Amino acid sequence: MKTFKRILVTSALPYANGPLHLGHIAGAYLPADIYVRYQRLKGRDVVYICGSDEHGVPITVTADIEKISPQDVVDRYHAMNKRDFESLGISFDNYSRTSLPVHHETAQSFFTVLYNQGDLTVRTERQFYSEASQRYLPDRYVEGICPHCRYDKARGDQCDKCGKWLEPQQLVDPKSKIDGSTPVLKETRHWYLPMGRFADTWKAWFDSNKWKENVRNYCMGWYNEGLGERPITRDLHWGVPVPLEEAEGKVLYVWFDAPIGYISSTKEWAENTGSPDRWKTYWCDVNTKLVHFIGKDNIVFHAILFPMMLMRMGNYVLPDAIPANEYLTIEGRKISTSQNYAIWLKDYLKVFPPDPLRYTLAANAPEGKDTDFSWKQFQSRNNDELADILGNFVNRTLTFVERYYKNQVPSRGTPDAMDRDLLKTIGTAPEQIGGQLENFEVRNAVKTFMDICRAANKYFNDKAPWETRKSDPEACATTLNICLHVVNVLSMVMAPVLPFAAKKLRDMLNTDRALWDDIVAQELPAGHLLGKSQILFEKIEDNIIDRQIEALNAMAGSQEESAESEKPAEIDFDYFRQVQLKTAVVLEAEKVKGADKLLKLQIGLGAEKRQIVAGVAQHYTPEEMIGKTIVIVANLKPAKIRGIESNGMLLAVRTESGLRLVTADGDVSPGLSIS
Ligand code: B3M
Ligand code: ZN
Repeated sequence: MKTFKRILVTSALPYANGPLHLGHIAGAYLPADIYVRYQRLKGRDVVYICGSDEHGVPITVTADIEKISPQDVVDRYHAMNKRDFESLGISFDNYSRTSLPVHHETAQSFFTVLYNQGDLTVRTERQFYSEASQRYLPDRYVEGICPHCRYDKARGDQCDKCGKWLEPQQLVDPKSKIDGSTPVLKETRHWYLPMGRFADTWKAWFDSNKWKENVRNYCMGWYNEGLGERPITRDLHWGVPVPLEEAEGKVLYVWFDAPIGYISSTKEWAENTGSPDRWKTYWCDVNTKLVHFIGKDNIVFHAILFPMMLMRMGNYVLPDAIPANEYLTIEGRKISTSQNYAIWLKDYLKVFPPDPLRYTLAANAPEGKDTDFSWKQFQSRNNDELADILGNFVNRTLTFVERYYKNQVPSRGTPDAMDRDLLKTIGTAPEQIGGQLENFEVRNAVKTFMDICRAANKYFNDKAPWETRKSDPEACATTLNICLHVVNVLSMVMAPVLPFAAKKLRDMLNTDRALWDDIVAQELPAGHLLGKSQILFEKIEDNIIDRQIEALNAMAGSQEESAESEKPAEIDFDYFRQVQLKTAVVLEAEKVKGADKLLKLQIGLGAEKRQIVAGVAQHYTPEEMIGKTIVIVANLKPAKIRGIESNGMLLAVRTESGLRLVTADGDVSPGLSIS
C-alpha cells in the first residue's frame, strides 16, 4: 500500500437549492466526517473540504419556481445547510461557496488552460429551446423518458434511476420544465471536452488503482460505451462566465465548475489559516491522499470527468479513493425532494440530539447496497443499543465508583482469566476499529464497537461487583478499575461516530484528549478523580416516534393527493377541438364474462351504431344502462379490452359513492357533437 504524508478529504458540494435530508447525510457527509475525525485522532495531517454548489440548473429552476433570484436561493440555503451540518457535528475545515470570486477565478483558469492548449473543441449544434419562454433549455430544464432504462422522469442531465449521464436530446418525449411545452431545436455554439481523446490515459490511471465495486462498474460501463465529447458550456445567465469574448452570455457547465470548487475551497481555507499557498501542498504534492466522498449518482463526474480535467491541467494529485455510497430509502420508499418525501435534517434536529442519528445511519450505512431508515429502527438503535448497552455500562461503572470509591479510580489487583479476556478485547479495539474505518467500513466498525460494549456489560454482570464489594474488595476494585479503563478506551473509539457523547464522556472521566494509538497504554491512574457523571443517552418514547411516523405518512399522503390535483398543462382551443365528444344512446348492455368491472355496450349515434366496453359494471346494472343518453369520446383509437373491440370511451365522474355517468341535460338526440 502507498504511504501518504497528508490526506485531503472532500464531500460532494450540495446544491444550495434546498435543505439537507437524511439521504444526503448517509451518502456523502457522515461517512466522510467519521473518516476525518478518525484520521485527526490518529494525529494525521488531514483537511476536510466542502461548500455549497451554487450554480447550475438546479439553482435556477428553484429560483424560477419560487419567483426569486438565484442569488436569493443560494444565500438562503447556503446559510441553512452550513448551520445544519454544524449542528450534526460534520466537521469541515472549510465550507465554501462556488459563487465566490476565488472560485470563479479558479474555474475560469481551468477553462483557459485547457482552451489554450487546444484541449477543447467548439461546435455549433442544435439544442433544445422553448419558443414559449424564449430561452434555451439546458440540462434539467428538460425532462423525459430515459433512453437507457425508460424511467419516465429522467432529467436532461442525468437519469436518477440508472445513473446515466445524459444530454437533453437523448430524452424520449422531452418536455420543458418551465412551461411544459415540447422544445424545439435551435442552433447555438458551445465548447466541448473531447473525453474520448484522453480515454487511454484515463484508463491507464484508473487501472492502476483498486476502486470500490460500484465505482469500477459505472466507469467501465462508460468507458466501454465510448466517452465521446461533452459540452462544458451552457446558455444560461447564472454561473461562471466562460472566459472568452466570443462566449458572451454563456457560462461553464456546472459539472465542469463544481469539482473545481474543492480546490477553491482549499484556497479559501489556506487563506484563512494565514498561509495562502498552503493549498498547493494538498493539491499538487504527490504525497497527498485525495479522497472524494459522494453518492453513487456522482460517480462518473468524480472518477472520470474531474480526474481527466486534473490530468490535462498537469501538476495535480488524482483521487486515491472514491467511497461512493448507494442510496438510503425512508420507510421502504425512495426519497424524493420534488415530491417532498424525505426526512429533513433541520426537522430531525429540532426534536433529537445529533448522535443517535449519526449512530443509526452509520450502523446502517448504504455502503454496498441501498439501505432503509425507519423510525422504529432508529428508536431501537437509540434505546436498545446506545442507552441500554453503551449508556448502561458507562452509567453503572461511573455511579458505582462515585458511590463506593469517592469518585476516584480504584487500583487494579492481579487480573484473573475473565479480566484478562476483557483487557485483551479492549486492548485490540483501537486497531481493529481503526482498520475498519481506514477501509471505509463504517458498518463493520460500528458493529465491532457495539459488540465490545456488549462484552463489557456482560463482564460487569458476571463479575457482580455489588457482591464482591463485601466478599472480595480487591477483586471488586480490580473489576471497577478495568471497567473504567474500558470506558476510557470506548470514549476514544466511539468519537468518530458519536463525537458529542464522546466529549461528554471524557468530561465525565475528567481527562484530556489523547491520540487513538496511545489510549490503551494511557490508563487512568489509580486515585484519578473523575468528573460528574450524567446520562449519556436519553431513551426515546413511543409517542415521540409515532409523531414522526405520522408526519412522514402525512407527507406520503399529500404526495399522492398532489399527484392527482397537480395542475395539468394548459392547452389551446385547437388542441381541445381535436377531441371529438358526442352524445350516444345505450341500445344494449351485457356483462363481460370474467371481468366484473366491465360492461359491453351497443350504442347509437344517430345513424351510426357501435360497440364500446366500459368499466362501470360495479356501479350500473345492464338494465339501468339501457336507454341512457351518455357522452363519449368518439374519435379514440379502437382498442381491444379483454379481447372485445371498443370504439370509444364513455365519460363518467368518480365520486365518493362510485362512478356516475356524464349525461346531457334535457331531451338530447344521440350523435350530436359537444362543444
Ligand atoms: N452538487 C450534488 C448533487 O448531485 C452535486 C455535487 C457536486 S460535487 C462537485 O446533488
Ligand atoms: Zn435511466
